[in-house]
Amino acid sequence: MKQTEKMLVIGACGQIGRELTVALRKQFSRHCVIAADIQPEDKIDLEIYPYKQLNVLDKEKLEALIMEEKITQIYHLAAMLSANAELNPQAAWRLNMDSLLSVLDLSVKYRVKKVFWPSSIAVFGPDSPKKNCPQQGITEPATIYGISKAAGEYWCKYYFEKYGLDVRSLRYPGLIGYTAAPGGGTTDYAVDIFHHAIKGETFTCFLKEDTALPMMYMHDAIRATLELMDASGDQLQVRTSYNLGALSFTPKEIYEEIEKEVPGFMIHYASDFRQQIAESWPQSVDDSQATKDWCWQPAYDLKRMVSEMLSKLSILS
Ligand code: VAH
Repeated sequence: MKQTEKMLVIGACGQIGRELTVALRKQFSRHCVIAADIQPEDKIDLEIYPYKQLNVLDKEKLEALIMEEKITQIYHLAAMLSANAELNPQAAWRLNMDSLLSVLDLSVKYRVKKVFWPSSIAVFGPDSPKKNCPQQGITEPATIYGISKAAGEYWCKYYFEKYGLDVRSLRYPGLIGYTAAPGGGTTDYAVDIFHHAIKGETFTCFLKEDTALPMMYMHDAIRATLELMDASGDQLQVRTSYNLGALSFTPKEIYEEIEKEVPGFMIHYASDFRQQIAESWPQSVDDSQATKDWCWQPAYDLKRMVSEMLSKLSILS
């Protein structure tokens, strides 16, 4: 009898994890998708159930969960993002790397069919092409977060080649969604700005007004993830991580788009250490390999994203 799919989403309370859990439960069914995160059960909302509290660095507990629930797919989203990682480099390396190695190792041991792990455009560095950075662009990251993602990509490729583990990955740009608060990323100004606009507060931006970065609406990122995971394995030429693109904009450009719908909204610029992180990244990426291998196409432009973010946050506030 065909075993039903049983998915484990690690980091399910995070910016990507929350929306990916909901999307997977729509595609499969609620009881097939177990949400796991370090948050205690009494701190999470009902939408996330069925839920297991899990510290992904507790390999024994992770192993017991994979074994007992007969997990067939793992989406490993737990990580420390770029800005927080610069402030806690050792803890970031441990969380981002040790957790991935545990997931890869246990996925081989328990014959997990597919694994998803998020990389980031942060794998690129100051010497990478700034515009339309290619799939094979130089990956010499200047941040701990970027170093952990670049190293993780090679571990994923190693486990695919040596053990045949079907692990797949996307180099997400900055992601903008309305269900989770900003989580310590350099691109998270582009999430926080909406919360200030909705509340009628002046927004202080920690990047300079002309700092262009690759960005994407969360709905596009979730769809890309599901489409990559649904693709036939033999279509995939990339087993490190696929460049994934949609938008590229500056703080000034997103502010001006928001101000069209929120007249009088004000912004103030006060760059900090995150400016240097942002300047080490490309301004846009070439994702033609993703389009070629699994027909990737974004659906949201800046105008459509701003309009949807403002309407969703207005309803939630
Ligand atoms: C960060 N949101 O800012 C993440 C992202 C491209 C950056 O990976 O750290």
